[in-house]
Amino acid sequence: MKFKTLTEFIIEKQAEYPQASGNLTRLLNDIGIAAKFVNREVNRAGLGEVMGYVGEVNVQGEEQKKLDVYANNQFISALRSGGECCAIGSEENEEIIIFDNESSKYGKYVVAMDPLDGSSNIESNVSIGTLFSIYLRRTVRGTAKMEDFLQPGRNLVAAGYVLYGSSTVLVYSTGNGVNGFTLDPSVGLFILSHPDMKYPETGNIYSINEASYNYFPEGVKQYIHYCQEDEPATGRPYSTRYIGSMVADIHRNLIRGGIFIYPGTTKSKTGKLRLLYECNPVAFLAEQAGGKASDGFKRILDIEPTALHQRAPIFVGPSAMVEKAEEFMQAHSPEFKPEH
Ligand code: AHM
Ligand code: MG
Repeated sequence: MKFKTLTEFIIEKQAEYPQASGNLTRLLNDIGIAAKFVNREVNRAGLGEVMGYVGEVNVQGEEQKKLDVYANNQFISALRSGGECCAIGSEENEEIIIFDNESSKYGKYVVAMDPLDGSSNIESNVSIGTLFSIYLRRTVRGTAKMEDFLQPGRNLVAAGYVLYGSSTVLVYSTGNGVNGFTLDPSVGLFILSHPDMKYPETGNIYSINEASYNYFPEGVKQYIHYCQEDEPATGRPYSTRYIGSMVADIHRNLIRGGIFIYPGTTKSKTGKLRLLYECNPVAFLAEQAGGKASDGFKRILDIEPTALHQRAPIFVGPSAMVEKAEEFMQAHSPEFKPEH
């Protein structure tokens, strides 16, 4: 049987750009390799030595689990030795990690990432993921600086996620469509399994943590009522599906057709999810898959970041669904319009 591996695919894509130097190809390949190591540990997570907390608290005040730390270290070391990336901004580290080793300090790219997203699901064998955003650095000389990371998502060179689920899937885009690769664990290769992924025109799934209903903006409350209305012609009532691991919720909604919402609330106006390494990669993939990603008022990829760990509300999915949710936000919750 003829199959295409992730490495073959990214090399083939590079050949379409004669001016490409191969740096991005190597960087994506390094991410794929690190993902395999993380996948191995995720698959052994029930076996004890990688379970439990390490007793540290990360910048968001959450307890770090051992797998979070393992994944963080794995991606940092793969990218540090790779030479294409000069710095990483990670959910697990308050400050950016600047590579000043000879091989990497001249790297053209910076990577913002959440090495293990959905970590509250680790203990219960529920899917978790990795998210990554790749930017060309802005500074031309010396070691990387924070300004290299503070770029709007529309500047992304590439972005993607790895889903450690019933199978392990790596989905990425370099701005020319979205492709997904499933890991064949028997040979340790990511194989092209989801070529040119596109959102269905619309969908009938909505994914939101409804337990926070009382804190939601009126626009979100009204949109939820809209999703629940009985109107068979438009496929309503929709179904609720919410895993609590964004990567898994996004992946399912991309395949099946559904909107994922993590809104601002009366408790936290900017919601929970981080712009640079959670919202932006997902928004980039969504647009590349023919969908939309918005904060309810504005395109996620146009938000100008001011801090590495800043948060943003997100509504992401097929364009028609996101536009409908935006209508409700704009009509009922103008006070939630972010100031940026
Ligand atoms: P994490 O980065 O600490 O794992 O948090 C991010 C996760 C997302 O994967 C998920 O969509 C969201 O948090 C779930 O949050 P909640 O439990 O508030 O619904
Ligand atoms: Mg996380």
